[in-house]
Amino acid sequence: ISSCPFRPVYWLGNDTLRVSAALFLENRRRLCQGLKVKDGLVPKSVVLLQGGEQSQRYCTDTDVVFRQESFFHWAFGVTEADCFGAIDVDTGKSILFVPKLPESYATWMGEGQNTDSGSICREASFEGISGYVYVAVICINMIHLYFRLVKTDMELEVLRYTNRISSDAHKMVMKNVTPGKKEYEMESLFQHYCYSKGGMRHTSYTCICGTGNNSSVLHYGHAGAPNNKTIEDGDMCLFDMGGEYYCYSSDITCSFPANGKFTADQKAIYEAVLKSSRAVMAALKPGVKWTDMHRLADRVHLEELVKIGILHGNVEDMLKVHLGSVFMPHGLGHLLGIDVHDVGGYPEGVERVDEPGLRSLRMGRLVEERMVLTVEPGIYFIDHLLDKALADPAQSCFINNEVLARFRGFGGVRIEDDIAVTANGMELLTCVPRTVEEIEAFMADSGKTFSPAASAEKA
Ligand SMILES: [Mn+2]
Repeated sequence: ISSCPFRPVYWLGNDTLRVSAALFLENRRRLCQGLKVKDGLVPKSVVLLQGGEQSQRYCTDTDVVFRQESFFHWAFGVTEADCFGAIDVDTGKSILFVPKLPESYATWMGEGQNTDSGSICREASFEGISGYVYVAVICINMIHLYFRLVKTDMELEVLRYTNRISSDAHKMVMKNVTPGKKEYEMESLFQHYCYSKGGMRHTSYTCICGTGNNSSVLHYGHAGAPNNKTIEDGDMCLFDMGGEYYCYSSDITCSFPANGKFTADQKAIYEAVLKSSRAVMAALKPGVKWTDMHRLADRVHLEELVKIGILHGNVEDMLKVHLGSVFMPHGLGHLLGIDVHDVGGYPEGVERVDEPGLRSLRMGRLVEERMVLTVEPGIYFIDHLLDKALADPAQSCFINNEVLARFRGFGGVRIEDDIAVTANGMELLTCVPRTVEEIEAFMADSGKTFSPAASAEKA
């Protein structure tokens, strides 16, 4: 593969992105370079990786739509199931083994735990593999903890593409939302746009199409709540959807009123979240702590909730009792790449901060150039969290319950963008209407297109 003269590309025709196989050659080259300087590497080492296996629906012979295993994809970019790949560390030469494999080949579960999901990834195995196990373990760790964390130029190009198509799909959905339609119609429209225009067979995760009070259910859309409510006049919509191209993800949330016009309360909450989002983006650069970015978003939310009248008192004192996590119980954002919650957020020695909100953060390390992250602050009115806060004198003393009562059933607002960290700041990859004025103008005029010029660049 490494010496192939034909410059193969992955391409689905029409206007879809051409991704050169050189992207994966570069990834394997980086891996070999990293392994060569590693202490204890035995000469003539070979890295052997096992690709994803085709599975069936329960006991039937119906195939589940295949999606490649992420480490294997990172190294080989192969879309077919049941492959093995080998890389000679000294020469960088790669060999791909395609099915059918002899039955004597067996697999076993090895090290290389996903620091985000806690799940174990698989290492390849065959008779006589014992001498190769050491290199396999350090190899998985290196891909895991470093190489998938920082993106190459070629990877960034694919992530820009997934964001462009998914942003356009969100805009198409916004144009089509009207009270009376079902939430799942919006999910279906998004998927249709991503696949038909962008060649994206998969979404990066289950679509979340929450309207009304459902917009405060953080992972709405699962099998128990499958986006099946009728959208009503006056609802806020919170649509969290991202398409995936050639295994590279996107993760975007748009929040807007179903009828296209914000009420005063909806505008106030929306603009509070937009303010924290843009404050984080203005502060983001290599070297900052992701936990500090989360705290910054909490602080802006609390300041704005005081202005709205839901809270009263000193914001510093509110931070001490973690009042921010009552309104934003999830983390500010996470790494993004081949997986939507990409690997490498907690290397050895970096511990989760055990505080409300912060303990949900999927990344604890310092921000580095070429990381791709989501910035996704939100304010939600979740009854059981509000009731718990009201029952706690340390928190209830800051809450104006009369004003808060008006927001019960409001749901929530989340604004989620994908960004790439640059040498001295960040690049915004997502391009959708974001200010109240942009959203209202965009939804009011069915013929109007949204120009990215005003919002894509960091101020
Ligand atoms: Mn996300």
